[in-house]
Amino acid sequence: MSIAPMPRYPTGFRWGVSTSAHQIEGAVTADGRGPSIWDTFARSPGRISDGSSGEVACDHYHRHGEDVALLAGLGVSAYRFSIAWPRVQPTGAGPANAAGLDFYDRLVDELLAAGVDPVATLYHWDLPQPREDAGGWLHRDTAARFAEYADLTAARLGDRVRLWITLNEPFIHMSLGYGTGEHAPGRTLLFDAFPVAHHQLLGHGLAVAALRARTASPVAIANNYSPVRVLSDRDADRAAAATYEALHNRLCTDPLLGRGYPDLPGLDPSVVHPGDLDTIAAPIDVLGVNYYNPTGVRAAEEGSALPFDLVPLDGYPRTAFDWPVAPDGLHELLGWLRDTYGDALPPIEITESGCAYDDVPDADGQVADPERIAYLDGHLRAVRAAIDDGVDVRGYFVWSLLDNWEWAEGCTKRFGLVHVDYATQTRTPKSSYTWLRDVIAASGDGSAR
Ligand code: GBH
Repeated sequence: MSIAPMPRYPTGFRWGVSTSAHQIEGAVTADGRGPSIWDTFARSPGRISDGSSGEVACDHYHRHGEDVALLAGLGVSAYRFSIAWPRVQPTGAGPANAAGLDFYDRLVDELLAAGVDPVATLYHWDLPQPREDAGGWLHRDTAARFAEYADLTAARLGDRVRLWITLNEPFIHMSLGYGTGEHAPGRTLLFDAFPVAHHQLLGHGLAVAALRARTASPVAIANNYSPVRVLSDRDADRAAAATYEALHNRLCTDPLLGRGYPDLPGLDPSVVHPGDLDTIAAPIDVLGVNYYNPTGVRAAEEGSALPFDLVPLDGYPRTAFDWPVAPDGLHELLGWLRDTYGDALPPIEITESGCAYDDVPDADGQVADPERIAYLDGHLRAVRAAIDDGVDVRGYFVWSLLDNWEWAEGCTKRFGLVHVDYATQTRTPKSSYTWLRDVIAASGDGSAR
């Protein structure tokens, strides 16, 4: 396919790929790991579309050497992975399980030896099951437990992890895990799930303090954002879009950047104790932005459980997940963040951006994924356009290095630059891997600034 040469990126622009522990590691009982809410959820019939679980996933726990070699071959400057809380603290409390931390210790050393910066996320949705049994994120105490886990982890890895990310997508974890029940732990509290957002953010703030005491590396959080498109000028539609924007884009950002919570239905102020907002607003060094697609919103139908309806956006190609491919949405989003938060906005790194397609090896074992190349091309250009507008974007991490266990969609959605045959665990770099390798190699000579 013919694609124009990529634009240049600023000196030091961080090229990376992302994964998360439960989506790739497998080995769920190895070396004293305890159960997480996703082990429990996947065992409950009907929760995962293909009936699979994360029990083996990409077997990364045993194949990390091969995966680090794939990272080195790609030429990325950074790798974002997550640490499984149930490996470090099998019950979600108490002393560290040294054998669990050993795994990440080795991984970090292998990354550094390969010239790849380790970027560690402390929590990518895999809560230790005993913590859930004690109330999970609905319970305020989970915030303090999370900070203890952060402290134990940073005590071991704080000297080598180059960027810490406390939480992945606290809004998505709240809404799908505790609001609609599509994700673990499968609660259906709708707006009554608000304490889950607050306690995660409180845990984030306490963890920032714990990390600062153990490491000089920068600290971030990764949020999911979706620019909101309202499809008419009707007041009711505009009001619905404003509510959706406050919920999806501002609930877990306004308080981080010192503005307190947006005005939303169902937020119970008694959950927020004196001093919490100061804890949550502890300065962060980087805002991680996970972007997949924009969202169309209109006023809710009569009798709807939510104060808005989501509507498909016309005019875009779609991924295998049926999500619209909209690089213009990333450009729009980065401008929205700058316009909305102004000087309070820290430097941004795109901590996830990617797409699922039904990639299959051909007769020669090659995997051609021209749609993913077009997707990445478009989204990288959108980042460059936002940088030209003056938005401080420091890096771009592709979701994901490998095809992996896509939560409620099991093994059916392939997001990888590298194809994984789950029956044999054979890894095959797709054509997008080669394309990105060449883009990275040709970029970043500093001529952009
Ligand atoms: C991320 O979440 C996760 O961090 C990661 O673990 C996961 O594998 C990856 O994305 C891919 O799913 O257009 O109305 O259908 C992303 C959260 C929520 C983003 C649903 C896209 C689509 C809504 N996603 N959203 S819609």
